[in-house]
Amino acid sequence: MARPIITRVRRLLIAMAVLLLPAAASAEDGFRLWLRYAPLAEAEAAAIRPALTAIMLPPEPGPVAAVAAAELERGLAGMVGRAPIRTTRLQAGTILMLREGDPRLREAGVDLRGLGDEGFVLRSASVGSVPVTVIGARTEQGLLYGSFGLLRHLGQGRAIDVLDLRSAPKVRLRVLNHWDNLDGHVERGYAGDSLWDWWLLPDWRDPRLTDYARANASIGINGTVLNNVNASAEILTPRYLEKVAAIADMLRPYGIKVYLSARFSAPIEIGGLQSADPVDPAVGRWWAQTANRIYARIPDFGGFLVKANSEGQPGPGDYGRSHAEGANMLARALAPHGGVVMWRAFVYSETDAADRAKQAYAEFQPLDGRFDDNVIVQVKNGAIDFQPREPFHPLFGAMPQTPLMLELQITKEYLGFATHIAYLGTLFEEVLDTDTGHPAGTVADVVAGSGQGDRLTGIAGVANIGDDRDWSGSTFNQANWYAFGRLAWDAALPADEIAREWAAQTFSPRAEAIAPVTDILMMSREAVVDYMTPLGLAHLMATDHHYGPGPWVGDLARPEWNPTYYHRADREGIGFDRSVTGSNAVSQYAPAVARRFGDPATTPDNLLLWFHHLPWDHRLSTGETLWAGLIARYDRGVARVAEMDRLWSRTRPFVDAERHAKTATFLDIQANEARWWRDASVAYFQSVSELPLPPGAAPPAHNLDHYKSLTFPHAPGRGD
Ligand code: GCV
Repeated sequence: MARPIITRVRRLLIAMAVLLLPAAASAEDGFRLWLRYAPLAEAEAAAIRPALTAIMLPPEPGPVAAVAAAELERGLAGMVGRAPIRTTRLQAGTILMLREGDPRLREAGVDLRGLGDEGFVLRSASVGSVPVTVIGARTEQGLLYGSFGLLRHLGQGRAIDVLDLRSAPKVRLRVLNHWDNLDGHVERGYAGDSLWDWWLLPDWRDPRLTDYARANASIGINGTVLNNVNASAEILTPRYLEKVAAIADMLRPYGIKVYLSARFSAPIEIGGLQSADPVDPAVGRWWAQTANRIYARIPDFGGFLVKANSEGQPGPGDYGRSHAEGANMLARALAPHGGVVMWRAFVYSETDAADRAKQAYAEFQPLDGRFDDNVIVQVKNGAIDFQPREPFHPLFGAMPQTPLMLELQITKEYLGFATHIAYLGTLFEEVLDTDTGHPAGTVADVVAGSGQGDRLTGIAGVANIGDDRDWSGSTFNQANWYAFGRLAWDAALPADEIAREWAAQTFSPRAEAIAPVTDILMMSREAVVDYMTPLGLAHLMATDHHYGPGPWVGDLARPEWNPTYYHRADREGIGFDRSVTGSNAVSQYAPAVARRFGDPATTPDNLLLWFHHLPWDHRLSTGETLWAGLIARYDRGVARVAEMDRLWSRTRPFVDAERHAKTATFLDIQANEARWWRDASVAYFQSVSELPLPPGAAPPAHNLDHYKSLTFPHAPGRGD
């Protein structure tokens, strides 16, 4: 009897599904990040294969050396088609891992001096006349970084026979800040929910956390703050500390320490005390006991990150105490265990009428030298809030007696969320390379603590990571995570070199693929600046969610919540006067910088309206009027997105269909939203300036009321 048709169809479908399974399992959905280890072209693979046939671990290897070897096996199996065997007898083609004290280091000509605890050497050498590739480091952690360094080198299609590379980080704490809430929501997150499944932890240890650790270790990140700076005290309860400990266990073999954001009022909320006053001995005792409890379970716990007296968070100011008193009290609790306090300088008061850009400096600079040794003050790159472009924060270089940690935002709260391509390598580089005008030098020098002995140093990045398959909400956002790690490791790396490295490993090491991807990356952030906030404008995003333009918003309760506060446009002109005739925020910079920013003639066009309120007919350095220049930049931003789209279409032969199509769609979204930003901004500023559009400029697609009427109550990443 013939089977019922329904059964036959079902069987056929099952058979098809089975056939398709391997393809689906290896789909290019972005999960593998820059660690794809895709096969190299056969000619290249054949050239390097003989040099990579075996791995020899250091004597008595620990867990970190073991994961380093496992990563080399995995990477080489992918790239050259054959995993090296583990050997205890030297043979030609061995990758030889050598730790400090090994006599073979001298024979191989490897000098570990100056590498610190995390640096490494990669060197083609001869040991006992056997040709080998040495990974040399003082510690196993260095060997792990060296292994990733070797894989990165190979992933760019580079030769191995003349390898001679030294690398060591200048900054000690290279840390991600997750703004993840205990309910799984990620504040300012655009890549899904939190990676930490607080509900199922500590029982369920998601293997994905090992991939998270691998990715971070591959770019040198050695710490992660698990929870939002707008913190819940509950994270410090025994129940949650068990969960934190489970995560710490998974990250430890990769050299990644966990840190927690601590809520200053925790002694009241979970400790049963009446006060959180930092000078109250009972409060100090409570924190010391809490630290003891944490370290009993997590011996290498990193420490606390604290947002205090900022945007409604509790802090020492609630008791009339200073930030130093608050930070030092926590520092004393952590000091016996070697923990640190990262105390944020992102403060502006609800009651302070001063220019918001001045408030952090006013509050923190007088505290220079008053923090304990295990406190580092974490300062955002600019004085307002992670805008597409800001001048560097005036605190850099102005607190020589205090370690300062740079805080960057990797997630794109103000740069188009997940969909817009905005490579932040160029933004980070711009900040790091800026000369503060103080004796300390550039922001990078300040952050590296140059000339300050072995004081605490650090860089933090607000993570753009969630539980989306591709981790960061888009393939190109992965480049920002990558660039953050690489620059935290070595601030001197050029952003375009990092872009090329990332493109080679993420897509293909072929020059025809690397070139257009690098071009896209390198032009992208400036495009966003142009279509959102050109010429030094800032904070023109819509309220709360910061999605899309809202330059007309001027009716919110606090002045500094309103875009109109920042642009101050009227019929006469536009911009925030921070020169001596205005808020005098320029006076917070070193004299030479204050002079440069204090005069419109010497202020670069790209920061002009940050520092000056100028008439619409003011001449830019290009000779155009401010009005014409403003419109031209909006148009240039839109045109650059079209150019990015053209460049992306050239990569089709080198990029798998899945990631190519998703990126192409996101570029369409970006093109539409760039146009929206341009049109809404032009419509608004024209309504204020009452000037005709310059010849050739297209009128906005809609009238101003249309743009004002748009609302987005369900935009992602909400901040509550
Ligand atoms: C975590 C901005 C963001 C907030 C963030 C805050 C901060 O104000 O919009 O979501 O809060 O910065 O850095 O603390």
